[in-house]
Amino acid sequence: MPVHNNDVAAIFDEMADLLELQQANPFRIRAYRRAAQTVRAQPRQLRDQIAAGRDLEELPGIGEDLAGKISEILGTGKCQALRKLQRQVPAGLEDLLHLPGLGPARVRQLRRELRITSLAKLRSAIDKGKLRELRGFGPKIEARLAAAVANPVTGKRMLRSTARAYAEELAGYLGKAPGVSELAVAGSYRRGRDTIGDIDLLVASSKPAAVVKAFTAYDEVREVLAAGGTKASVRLASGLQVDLRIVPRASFGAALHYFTGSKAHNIHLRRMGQRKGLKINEYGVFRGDERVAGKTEESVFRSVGLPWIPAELREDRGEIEAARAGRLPRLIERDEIRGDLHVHTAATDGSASVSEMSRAAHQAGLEYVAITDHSRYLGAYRGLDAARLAKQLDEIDACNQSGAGTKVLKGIEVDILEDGSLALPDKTLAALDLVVGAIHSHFGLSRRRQTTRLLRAIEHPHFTLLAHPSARLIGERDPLALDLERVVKACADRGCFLELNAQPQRLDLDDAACLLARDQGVLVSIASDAHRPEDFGLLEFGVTQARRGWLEAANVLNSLPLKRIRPLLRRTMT
Ligand code: DGT
Ligand code: CA
Ligand code: CA
Repeated sequence: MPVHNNDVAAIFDEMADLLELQQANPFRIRAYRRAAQTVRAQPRQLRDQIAAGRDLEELPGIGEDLAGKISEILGTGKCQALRKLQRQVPAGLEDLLHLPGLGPARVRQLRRELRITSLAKLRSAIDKGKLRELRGFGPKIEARLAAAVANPVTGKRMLRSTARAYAEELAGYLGKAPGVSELAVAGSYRRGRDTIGDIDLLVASSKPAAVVKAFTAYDEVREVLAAGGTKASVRLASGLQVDLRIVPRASFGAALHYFTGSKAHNIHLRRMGQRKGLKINEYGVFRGDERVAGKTEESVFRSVGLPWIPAELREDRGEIEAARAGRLPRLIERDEIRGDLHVHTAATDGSASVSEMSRAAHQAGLEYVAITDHSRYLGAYRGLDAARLAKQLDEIDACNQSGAGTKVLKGIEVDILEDGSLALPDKTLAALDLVVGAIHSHFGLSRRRQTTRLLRAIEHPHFTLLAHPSARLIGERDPLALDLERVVKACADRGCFLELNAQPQRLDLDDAACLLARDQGVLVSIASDAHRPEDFGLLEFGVTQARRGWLEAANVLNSLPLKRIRPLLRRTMT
């Protein structure tokens, strides 16, 4: 991989940050910052310049020492001096530096005033509401940090939920740029993928040059990667790359379709067009030189005889054939979700009481929630034993009798043990409205043993619903090795259900697994796994994932009203 000027500049910036954290000599800090700017501002790649005989020391602010470091980075991709600095600074502090809105000064302040030296400590300070008490840390910064800490960047791809905050803020800003009549976020973001490589912004404007100027001047831009007359790419302080395209109004629909992708979907549609003698590209649909469609996406699809296809389906996984046959699914929508079957309280690792969660669910427009705190197991959480669960059931009765908030069902998130048995006695489980089983241990079993373990759990007479079936944590933990098809079939046979956990780092079932559930007629519970009152907002991410998996309301367990869902939940309990 050739080393780019941006990589060199990023290393110098990082060194400047680390030096500043150590309160090193200000001249030294400034020298690295200046070098980063100089390198970034170069119109040509330094490695090409060197190859053409350029002496690096001719560059402003670059002396012998920095020139040597640049050569080292270009040659090896690394810098020993950076490694040395990294060893001097605790790793946790360096993680903090990479969060949006946190520079060396703020990181120092956090350490000094709240003794925060890691992401975990920052998260706990945010949860306790301590951050907003600091001078210079308003609620806006706090909210942004809370999102970033909850949804860390995963490898090179970013969780869609994390990207959303950045994308929406930027879109709001750019919408006010000169001559903008339309604006949309396209790409994998619009298709609702769980992670995104970059953000693709599309704008219709009569003044493209002015829009590019406004875009590159956005105050979160850390680097301008490219800027031309009708397009530009930048990297934001968060590390997120944003590609911008500006098109005339008459091309907006065609461009939106093109940049929404996926590439495979685009190619398929373009081939259909070719068979009709049409040329489809980002500027429109053309017969010869004549533009026959392109102002709206509908017009593009219509030109090849298709109805509009929802963006979440555009992966060339049969959506074009389904559209042609008039068999597109009517995808589930957030307002069709009537309840939530996976919710925690402060009795285990949540933050609020039963009645607080019930009231929050009411505000989120839900008709019912199931409280499903953790069972006691391994001591990993303050899990419920039979006695504490009995106490919680009284609390739920009292909450339901008070009539305030949403109707509360009695559940448990019970651990599925290594051998497939459940962590609480049958008698205890029998008293509940539903039993949500989950794997929280022994992730590394072989495919055969993991499958057997789950099949045994599903056989249990009180088992209702399998939570986050693959147990993956995006960017952190791989999905279990599993014969998912057999697990889904077992659920179908036993009248059990599968969860689509809406936590942004889980989104588990994934889209392909949703399709499997649908094909086997297993209803899916889209669940927030809420740990705090505001977490019901996460349901939206679950709905997006379900749409990518072609699910309609008829495939979704918690689109049913309470009256109809109760008997289904108890079906396996006899
Ligand atoms: P990402 O960013 O990796 O999460 O995925 P996308 O799908 O957003 O991909 P990206 O950002 O590279 O490009 C945005 C869209 O532009 C892509 O979904 C389809 C369209 N596109 C990009 N390259 C091509 C191409 O070579 N041919 C066609 N037909 N479309 C393309
Ligand atoms: Ca993209
Ligand atoms: Ca892109």
